[in-house]
Amino acid sequence: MNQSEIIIPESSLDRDCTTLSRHVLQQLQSFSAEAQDLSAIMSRIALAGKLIARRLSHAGLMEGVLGFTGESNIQGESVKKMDVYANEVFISVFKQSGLVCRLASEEMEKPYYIPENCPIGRYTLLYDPIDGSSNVDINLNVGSIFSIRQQQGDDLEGEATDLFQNGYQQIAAGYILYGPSTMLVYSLGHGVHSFILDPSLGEFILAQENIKMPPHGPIYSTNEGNFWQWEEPFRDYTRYVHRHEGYTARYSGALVGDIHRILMQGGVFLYPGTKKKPEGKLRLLYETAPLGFLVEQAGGKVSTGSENLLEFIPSYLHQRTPVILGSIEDVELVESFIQDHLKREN
Ligand code: P6P
Repeated sequence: MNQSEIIIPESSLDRDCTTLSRHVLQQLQSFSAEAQDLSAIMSRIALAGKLIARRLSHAGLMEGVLGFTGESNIQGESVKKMDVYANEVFISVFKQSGLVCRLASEEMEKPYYIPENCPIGRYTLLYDPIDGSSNVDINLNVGSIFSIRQQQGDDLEGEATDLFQNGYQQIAAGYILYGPSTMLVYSLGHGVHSFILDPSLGEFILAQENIKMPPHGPIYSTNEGNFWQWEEPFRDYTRYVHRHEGYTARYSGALVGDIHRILMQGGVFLYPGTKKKPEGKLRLLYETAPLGFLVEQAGGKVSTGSENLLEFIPSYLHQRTPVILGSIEDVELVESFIQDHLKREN
């Protein structure tokens, strides 16, 4: 067959051209300035993902990637070198963008302002630059989590208190999973869609649209090492899945990978509060609210155990909440143990 006869199926060419920025415009069905801004923001997030993926792929071969910095962050956690790098990447990709005025990160106590953007940039990026960074040194999957909110008001006091709103105020949310392939999963509130980084193109290419979770799945994902610290309902739930056929435990210690598995295969992820830390470990604004937004968009449910997590309003930037997240039937099974316990108490 000569060159002129080589037919590239339109579908495969069209698919290779369905980049993230194009998909955003398709999702919004608009070429307005706001749609273009969101498309540009997602492109910058994709660039951050590419830079972080590149660094991770050389982790064992270059200085300054593995190991700890010797510092602790606002969370009181030991900071990994990769945490610092990834945090800086998100700041750098948004400089001179005119798009994002403020960044709120797990790694920074206060919101970071990009002054040249603030006169016109009305968006705020909330992010966990590298979630599960303890996995970096053992070459297991890690992720970045992001959430985009519209600035409300003038933030004259420079504390970004307008961010303390419920999860439904998120304009976009998603994560980047650094695994065997680098995957970006996002939602603008019109379904959940995944993209895979094609290193030969340097582009995230559409992989799956409108991902839907099954109403039930066999997986329960939690750190059972905390069993002795949990309130009774969570112990009762754990005893239930131990005693009933059809359940399997999967837990990597890296939130993005654990949630991606639940999103794709169904089941439930839970990080309850403990007697010592009733609010739990995971942070609302840049971990569980963006992930909960995705899961609900995919037909699942997200709860703090006592209310819809997406309706929870934080009092401060790094607020934590307990989280139960996943397939509706599985989240409601966990909630049923909480409700039974409350009935017995009253
Ligand atoms: P534990 C990683 O440190 C992280 O923030 C999440 O990625 C993960 O789900 C959780 O903490 C693991 O916490 O207490 O089970 O080690």
